[in-house]
Amino acid sequence: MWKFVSAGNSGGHPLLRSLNEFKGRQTWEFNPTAGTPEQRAEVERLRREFTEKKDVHHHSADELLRLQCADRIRAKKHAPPSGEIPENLTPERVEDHLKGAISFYECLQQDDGHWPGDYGGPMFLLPGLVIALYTTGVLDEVFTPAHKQEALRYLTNHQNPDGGFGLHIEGGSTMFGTGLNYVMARLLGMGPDEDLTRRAREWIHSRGGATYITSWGKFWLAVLGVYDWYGMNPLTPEMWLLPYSWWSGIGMMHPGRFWCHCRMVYLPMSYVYGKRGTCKETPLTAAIRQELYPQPYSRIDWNAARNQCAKEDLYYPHPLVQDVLWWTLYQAEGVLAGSGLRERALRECMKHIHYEDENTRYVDIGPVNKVINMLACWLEEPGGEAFKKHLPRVHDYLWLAEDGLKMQGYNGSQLWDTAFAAQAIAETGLLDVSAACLARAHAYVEQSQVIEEAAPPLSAYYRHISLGAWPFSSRDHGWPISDCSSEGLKAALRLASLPEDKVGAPIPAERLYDCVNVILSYQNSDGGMATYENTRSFHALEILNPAETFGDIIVDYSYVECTSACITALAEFRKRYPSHRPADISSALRRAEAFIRRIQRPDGSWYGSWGVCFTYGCWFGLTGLAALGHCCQNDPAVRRCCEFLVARQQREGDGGWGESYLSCEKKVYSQLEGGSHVVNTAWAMLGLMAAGYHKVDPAPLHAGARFLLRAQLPSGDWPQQHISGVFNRNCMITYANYRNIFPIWALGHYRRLALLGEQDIAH
Ligand code: LAN
Repeated sequence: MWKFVSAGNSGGHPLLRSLNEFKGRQTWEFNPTAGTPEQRAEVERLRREFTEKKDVHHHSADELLRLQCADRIRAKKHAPPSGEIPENLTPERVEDHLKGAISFYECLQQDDGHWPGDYGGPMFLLPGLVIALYTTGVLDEVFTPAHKQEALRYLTNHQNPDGGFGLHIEGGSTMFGTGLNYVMARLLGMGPDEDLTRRAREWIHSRGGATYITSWGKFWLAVLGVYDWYGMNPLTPEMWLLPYSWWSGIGMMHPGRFWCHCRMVYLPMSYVYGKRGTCKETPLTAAIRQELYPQPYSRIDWNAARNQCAKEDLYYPHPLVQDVLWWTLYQAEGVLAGSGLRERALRECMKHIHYEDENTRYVDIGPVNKVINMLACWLEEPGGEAFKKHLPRVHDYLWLAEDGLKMQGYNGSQLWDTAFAAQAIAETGLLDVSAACLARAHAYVEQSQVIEEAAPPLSAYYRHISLGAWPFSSRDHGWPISDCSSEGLKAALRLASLPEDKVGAPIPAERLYDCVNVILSYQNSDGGMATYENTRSFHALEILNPAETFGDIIVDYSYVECTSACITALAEFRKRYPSHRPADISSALRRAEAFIRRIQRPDGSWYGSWGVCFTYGCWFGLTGLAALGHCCQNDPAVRRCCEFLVARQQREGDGGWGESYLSCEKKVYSQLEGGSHVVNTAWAMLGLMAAGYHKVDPAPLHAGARFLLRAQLPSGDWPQQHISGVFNRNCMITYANYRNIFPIWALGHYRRLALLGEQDIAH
């Protein structure tokens, strides 16, 4: 049976290194002898149930994780009240539901204080890993037969009825998803004429064949040797040798100015491209090569293939300048390939790759660069230590659920979830049922703060400062993020306001000062905050985005979420430490507020870039302004946003809010079909309450709260509904903990503000 392992887990691997004894590390291990017959039968039942509903409900619900906590869940002290939800809610009734919710959620918390959870969703990640493992000859070492079986289960569960695969679990079929997952099925041992592969191949052929895959797909196919490198637009590694400084003009295009996720993906990609790192041909790759295209492989026009892309994949079509640029670089390859300059460029790339690996303890910033860095290390030195150090960290990215084995979008969302959960649970004020849980969360927040910089010199590696920041996942990952730092700081401040004997000692002030320093450093000239770094280039550079499926990947822009999180954190901090950098903080707050106001849309809403979608953006927009004293009674901008939200509530229906992921792609509010969503409802309620709307008209909040209570399961959990996270406009990502965190937060806030009439701590 599979077992989830966390906290202090090095797997006994001698090359694995950690800064804090692997706090937050989450991996799944397979042990054929573990588990009772009843437990195994239960696992099979959960898998069957998922598969039966797979075409209606694409999202798994972390049932296997819950199963592992079954003993604790059975022993928990509180359950929510059963029976009809009354028309008029009382504080006592909501309190009973909250106690049930917290008692349940506490059962999922790990000893190190974090909440684990599925961070899957994208469908293009696992195939890249499998191709890299196959190419480097370690597929069978890293993937046991049990891994392969579960990866194939995942594929079977997420194949669309038309035979194709989406970019993410809820999306329609794309060539990127279908081409890569087809290849993965074959590498994992599926024959070409099984139901899954036959239908997927038909889908591929019906769209003209795999030459129509996106550029990232072309890259992976070329690595495997089933697509010609001549069919790729160049990933010229020499771009790393460009001058960085802006006055050179060309310096504005230096990759060091790109959004770190983009730069860190194209870095190893250009190394592998420059080396034309390709898998040694095997009978299997020779067969796949013939299967992917309707025409014979030898007759493919590779020059034409460079710019082919299936219409299903095209979110950001190439503008003409790109065609000209890639054509020029394509010609230049004749001179550059094999030149001394290429050698230098490749050495430069490797220098940055090793730096990234070492400074993230081989976790790396994300799932894509993790795998390509690993491949690059192998290409540089096949038996080398760097490659060996990469292997155990592969497991940090794998997650198992009832739908199978998947690769996650990060090594988890541990700090992010824990910081939110701590704030949510603290907000309920129910310390008698939550003290131990908050104390553990406090320890995780304390343990995950970045307390030293990445290796010097930061500027030579284009790194922003990190000292005092919080990462999104774990200390070992360690990349600093503006809003994760802010949520970490807010959690720390909130916990510090509770009795030390109950929730543990506060984080020392000096460490909070360091965090404030990082937050202040994130402010851009437009007043807003971006994600990991400052905005280093112009929006116009987006014209160079070669990734057809993703929008806005070249530049790290200011976002409402990041800016608002920084505002609320600084505002809270200022209340507790009024004499620390008061002038810097006031001026930062003023400029950040102006930014948020400027990007509010004419209809009053904010577009959310990292969650689905307008309800998420509005929650941030409203809490940001509320922290500075603006509410719907005194501010027309706040009022407009409240009206936007209230107009989208399903008042005639179930009383909640439900937003479809299509909002993200289309940038227009799209109602979810089939009922409201607990997470959207909670965000909308939190936004409205921050704005003081319950004092103007509490009815929408009563209706929203009743929806949340009705949706709660007898265990105290909430059901997993549609996917809640997004990146780059078009790709969705799972936040498995949101279904617990946000209903608790919204109901806790609702009980205090709307039912007990307490004042919001923000005012
Ligand atoms: C994340 C996850 C966290 C997220 C928040 C902190 C929630 C957000 O407020 C800021 C942006 C950030 C840090 C974020 C950015 C994009 C990420 C890293 C991801 C959604 C997780 C996976 C995604 C990454 C880009 C996936 C790999 C794909 C590429 C296109 C490189």
